[in-house]
Amino acid sequence: MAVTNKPIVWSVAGSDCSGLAGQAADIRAIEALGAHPGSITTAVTAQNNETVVAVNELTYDQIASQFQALKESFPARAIKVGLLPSTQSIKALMEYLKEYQEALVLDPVMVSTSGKSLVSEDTLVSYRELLSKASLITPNLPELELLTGLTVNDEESVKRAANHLLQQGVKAVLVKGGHTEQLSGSEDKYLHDYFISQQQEFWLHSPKQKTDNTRGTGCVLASAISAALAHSYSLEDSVIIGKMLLSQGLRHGYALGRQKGPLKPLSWPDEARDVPLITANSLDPNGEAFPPCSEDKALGLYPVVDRAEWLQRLLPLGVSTIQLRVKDLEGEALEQEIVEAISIARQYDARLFINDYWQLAIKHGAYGVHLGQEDIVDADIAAIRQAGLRLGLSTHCYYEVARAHAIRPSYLACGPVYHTDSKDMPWIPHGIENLKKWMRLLPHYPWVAIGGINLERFDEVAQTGVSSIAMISAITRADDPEAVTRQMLEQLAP
Ligand code: TZP
Ligand code: MG
Repeated sequence: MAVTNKPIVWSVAGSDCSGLAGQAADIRAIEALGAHPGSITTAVTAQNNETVVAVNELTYDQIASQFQALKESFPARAIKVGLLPSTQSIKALMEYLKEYQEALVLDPVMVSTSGKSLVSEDTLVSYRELLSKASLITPNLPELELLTGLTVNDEESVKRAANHLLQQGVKAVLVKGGHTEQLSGSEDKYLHDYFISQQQEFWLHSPKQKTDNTRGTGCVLASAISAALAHSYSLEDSVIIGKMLLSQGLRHGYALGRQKGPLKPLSWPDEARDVPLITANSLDPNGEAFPPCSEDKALGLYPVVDRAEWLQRLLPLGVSTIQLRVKDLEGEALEQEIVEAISIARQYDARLFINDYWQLAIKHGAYGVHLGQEDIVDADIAAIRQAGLRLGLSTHCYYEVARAHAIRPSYLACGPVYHTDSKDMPWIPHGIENLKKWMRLLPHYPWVAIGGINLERFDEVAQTGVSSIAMISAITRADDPEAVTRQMLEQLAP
């Protein structure tokens, strides 16, 4: 028998006889992301679009027996928890969690669409005990209010309440802003969600879609995040992937006769329009795009060098894009290096990007600036845009791509493609297939491949059709840098 590594995700939630939400929606989302759904039912709900006819709670034994049946043969890599209708259901889950170490996503299904609380005070109290076990909780605004006892009606109060949950031991909170006017003004083009963990906080913005077929959105989001976690994506990446699947699902939702229907997640999301934009506040992202890098001429071979003298060696050979990446100078010496590089680049009409030092790049009129993700917060992106410089941004994962995409830079860099010794990096190399994946996801950007690329691997990278191929050591540490450069230029020539 063939062995597979398909991850298993359990949905611990209520069934929904209408097939719109609850475990029906969970199963659709988990399968769309290539994971297998186990389903541990906590309640058999009888409901339709108009009303919840009954929430038939299962007993402790009925729920515990389902955990028992799955735990040895079909262990979960991630658990998504939806409706926990009683203290009994919470007790059964808590019991299992004593021996569970993997991801746990809580979707606190507590308030009906009409705003009515679905759970008793007792249940709420024991639910709070679950918080310290959770990797993530995904409340909407009424649920956030119910869980914290705080009023939530604007950016600051969302942050305060989410922080309050964090203090109670949950590792991260994703506050869903969909379907409310509290967070997204009627003029806004985007819906806004807020993410906070011990490490970071950010806002996610997804274009509003006109559709009535939204049943099951919360279930799909939390299940999709769980499935991405089960595939070993980081929490931040899993949130982005979850939002992407939600966006795809809303586009493919369907009505049932005259009845509102569910969203329909289909498959691993891979379209630019589904990528949420990430910024630091809850306003619609509205920055203008950075100018393109001359459309008639691809960036091509892109050496990354640490001294201006390299420009004098490489530009005469026909290199038309180059980066000055100085890590060991400061003050006058640094500024002098930048001034000299800009002056040589001008002589050859080459596109010179200055790494990190955006103020000096603006001051001396460089062609562009290149920034890593860690530099985005400190740099004044608006000032770089205002000065008319191009901007290139490094990206390594879904979260960083979504963050860079909100800035609308002139190019995106993807690295490391292969292992590199030139920079300490926590990232597993992307490989060629992932490079192609990023290029397909956001095809309107020129992509720059970087990391471990040398003469031997050059053709394989060029075959992907990537706009530009960047490198440090293959040129700067070559025995004959000019010869290597010439050969690479030749291999790229049309
Ligand atoms: N960013 C991603 S990989 C990398 C940088 C700066 C280093 C590339 O150096 P090399 O020597 O071409 O692997
Ligand atoms: Mg940097």
